[in-house]
Formats: sequence, C-alpha cells, structure tokens
Amino acid sequence: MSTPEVTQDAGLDADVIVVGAGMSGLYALKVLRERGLRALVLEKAPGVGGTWYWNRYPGARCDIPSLEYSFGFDPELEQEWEWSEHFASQPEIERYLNHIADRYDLRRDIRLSCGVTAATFDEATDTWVFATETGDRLRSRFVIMATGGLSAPHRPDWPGMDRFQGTVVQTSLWPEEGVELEGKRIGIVGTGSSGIQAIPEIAKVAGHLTVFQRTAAFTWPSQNKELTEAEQAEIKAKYRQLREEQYASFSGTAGTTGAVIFAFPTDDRKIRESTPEEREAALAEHGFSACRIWSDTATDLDANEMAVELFREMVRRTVQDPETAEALMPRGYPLGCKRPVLDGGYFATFNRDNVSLVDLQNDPILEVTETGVRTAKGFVELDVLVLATGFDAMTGALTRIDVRGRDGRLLRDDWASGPRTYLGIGTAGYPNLFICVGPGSPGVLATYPPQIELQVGWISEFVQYLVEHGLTRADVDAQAQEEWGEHVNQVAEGTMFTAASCNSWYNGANIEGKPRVFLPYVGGLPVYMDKCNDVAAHGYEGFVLS
Ligand code: NA7
Repeated sequence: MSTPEVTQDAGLDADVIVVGAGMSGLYALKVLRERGLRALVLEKAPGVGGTWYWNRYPGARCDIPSLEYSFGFDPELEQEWEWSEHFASQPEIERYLNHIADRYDLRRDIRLSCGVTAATFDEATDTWVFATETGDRLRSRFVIMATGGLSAPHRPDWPGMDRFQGTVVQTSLWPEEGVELEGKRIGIVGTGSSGIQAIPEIAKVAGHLTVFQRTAAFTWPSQNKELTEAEQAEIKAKYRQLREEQYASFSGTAGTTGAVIFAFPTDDRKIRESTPEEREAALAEHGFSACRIWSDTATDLDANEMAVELFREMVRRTVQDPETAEALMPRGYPLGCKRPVLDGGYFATFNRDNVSLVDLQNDPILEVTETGVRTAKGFVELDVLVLATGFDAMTGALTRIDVRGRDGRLLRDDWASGPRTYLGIGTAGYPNLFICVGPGSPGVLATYPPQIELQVGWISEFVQYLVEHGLTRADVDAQAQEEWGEHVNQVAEGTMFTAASCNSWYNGANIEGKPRVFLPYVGGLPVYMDKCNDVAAHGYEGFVLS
C-alpha cells in the first residue's frame, strides 16, 4: 500500500481523532497509520476492547463462531491466533483485542480513561475540537466515531433505586475486579442475550436467583464446544476462501451457525402446508430449532405463529413447573424480529431449586427498597441486583456525546425523531465526521470484524483521498441522505424486523421516548459495500467536498 506524503498541520493534535478503542477504533488506527495519517484514539475505558472490555459478566460470550468473529486483514495473525472454543468467551476476545493492540504497536496512539464529552466543529478552520473527561482539549481535521453499536448502557430507574443497600451491577458495566455472587440472594432483570447468558452461570453459584422477566425470549442451545486442533487446522487451511465468503455474504458470515441462523431456513417445506405428524417429527429431530427450519416463517405471520408454537412446545417439554414454563413462552411478537439468542442451558436452569421466575407482565416492579424489589404481588429480598437491561443501541453512544456541527447544531437534537445518515457513515451538517457501524449501515446485522475491515477501510481511504486532494471539508448532501434513508426504510419493509408487534433494540422500542425507527440497513453487506464503492468511484458522490 502506498503511504503518501500527507501535509500535516502542526496546529492539530492529529489528522484524525478516533473515538473508541474497540474493534473499529483499533482497526481504524492501524489502517490510518498505514495510509500515512496521524491518528489518535480516545477511549473512555481503562483498557482496549470496547464492548469486550465492558461486558465481562459471567457467561459473556460471542454468538458468532470465533474463527469468523475475528479479523482477516493479516493472514499471519489468523494462522497464529488459537481460539479455544467454537463461540469465544469474553476473556478470550478481550485477550485477542489486547494482542492486536500490542502486535501492531497501537498503544502509543491510544489514550485510555479519556472519554470524549464533546466534539465541536470549528467552521473557521474545518477542524473538530474535543473535550474529554480528563479535561484535555484536542483538535483534529477528521473524526471517526468508533463508538460501537451496543455500548451505551440502558439503566432503568425504578422508584427507590438509590435506597438499595445491596450491590447493583449492570452486565454492560461489569467491574474488572468481579462481583461477589457466591451464596448470595441475587435478582436479575432482563432476558435478552446478556441476561440469558448470565442466568445459568449465576444460578450455579447463587444462594438463590430470581429472574425478573418482562418479555419471554426466543433462545436456542448454542451447542458451544471446545475447538480441537484438527478443526482449527481444517478451517485455517482454507482461511482465505472463508474470509472471501464472509466479505461476500449478507451477514458477514460464511457458516450457518451462530446468531445468523434465521437467514438460512434449512428446509424448502412450508410449515403452513405441514401435517401435525411432520411437525412432531421436526421437534424430535431438531428440538428448539424445529421452529426455524421452514421456508415460510420469515414473511408470513401466520406461518410464523405456527413455528412459534413449536418453540413453546419445547419450552413445555424442558421446564418442569407448568406455570414457569407458561411464563417463559414467547407470545405477542414474531420469531425472527429480534436478534436470536444462543444459550448454555437457559430453560433447564429454571428446573433448579435455587431459581425462580417473576413474570413482570403479571407482576410488575413497583419499587426497590433498602433490602430488595417490591412487585405488585410480592417482595423479593436481595443482596445483589443485576441489570441485564440492554443498550440504547446504534445511536446512544453518539447522542450521549455533545456533538456539535455546523451552525452550532447538536446531533442529539437533529436525531430526536430518528437518525439521518448517508450510508450510515456521514450525517449532513457534521462535516469530516465519519461513523463506524452506524445507523443506516448493516451495523449490528453483519459480523463486526469483516464488516469493519470493509467499512473502516472505506472511510480511511476516503480520508486519504480528501487529504491528497487538499480538501478540508466533506459534508453530506442533504438530498443524498434523504434518498439513502428512504432506501434503508424500504428494504426493511415487510420483514419480521418491522412487524407492528416487534419491539426491539433494532427499532428503538426498548428505550422509553426513543423514536421507533428501524436502525440498521437490512440489504446485506455486499449490496451495501457495492453502494459505498460506487460512491467512491464517482468522486464520493453524495458528499459535498471543498
Ligand atoms: P436486550 O436484548 O435489549 O435485552 C434487555 C432485556 O432487559 C430485555 O429482556 C428487556 O425486556 C429487559 N428490560 C429492559 N428494560 C427493562 C425494564 N425497565 N424492566 C424490565 N425489563 C427490562 O439487551 P442485551 O444486553 O441482553 O443484548 C443486547 C445485544 O448484545 C444482543 O442482542 C447481542 O447482540 C449482544 P424487553 O424485551 O424490552 O421487554
């Protein structure tokens, strides 16, 4: 790769300031340097890894196979790195990302414990000025917001929360030193991926675990297992091919395991045309996965409901107490509208004597007291309250920072009725600001490492283009942004993601007051990258350059 002579402005702290040292930020730093640009990464956490730094709760692991949830930019790295399990645990992914920081000598340009509180565009100089929690004031020409799609924790605030004398801990802010759980009376709120991963692990050590569930979830046995040397060697022998398949695939994955399972029904048969005997045979053969093999459940709500009934039947057969089983059966929203959850023995955990379920649909939380949680029908004494209550996804990490663009506009205000972006990368009125895995890009719908390589690679090439052409300002054309937004909405229409009954973090419904807008681009990674590459090939059409 060529490393051009870049005119570096001595008044700037860097050509590019990258906010966040997760996967996107680390990769951005590496490629920007290779392009001869001075980059500086500002990270809120005391360590690198982003999501994989913060989410260190018991049971935290990835829902995409390890050999695919990893970078492909360096064949030596992918050959040398050993993954120990099919789905990597948080400690292993955190080690991997630390290894990347060391291997490519990235740390010298990363400031840790340096959260950005404000970023302001200075129109007189076409630069961005940053304020940080540490009181630093820094300036750069360009900014890459590598702030992550699931990084702004959502913390509900029930009456009396501050009175609780025990420990309150969020799965998404789990302390490095750990939390004392052995023998304790523990309550956990939330049954999304985080809660469902944590519940079986916490149950093993808790005195008693009470699960507070608002919405019953769809979750499938992950069938995680150790990776043998032979299995790794087989994949590593054809790693280049696998990577090419990932880059060219809808969701950035080559296989059919992991959280992409719904993209691939395994059967041509329609559940609507099936007999009770065929459905029973499917249950016997596929268990919980019997609901997801049929070809008609992704577009036909009645077919979908028939498939959900198969899922409920598996819950009925797994959970011994009928009342608990009933409460754990998802109802009222279609299969495939939320991100599938993969678990390690979730439903069977409710057969333990030390685990009980509170169904918040019938028995809502009224308040938290000094000693526990009061619901409409009872009181649960607790030593520890775990909040697995999710994230202000895809936009929260951006809108929680005071990002001010042209004419003093504030991003949080501009996006009050929903984010507006061009390609998920730029947003009109905020020149020189580029977003990684942002709303309007595939984001959370495509496996991050390959997506990041493509998208962050594209952004860094754009920055290099601007610098080489002596252009100091790249804003988004409002019309191009409008058209992209319409396209993003149009592609999502008719899918389960946007079904009227679907309340998910994909569409903001999990956050009170957040506008209901479907956030990611559901057209698939290759279509998305074709569009980005076409934009670049036409002189970055849709951006206004000066
Ligand atoms: P999720 O999937 O958003 O799950 C959060 C859970 O917390 C979910 O069950 C919510 O219920 C529940 N929740 C949120 N607020 C409340 C309140 N106020 N009261 C009761 N229950 C509440 O987040 P995760 O961290 O589990 O997973 C996010 C992604 O990370 C995941 O999809 C993977 O991609 C990795 P609700 O369903 O909204 O009724």
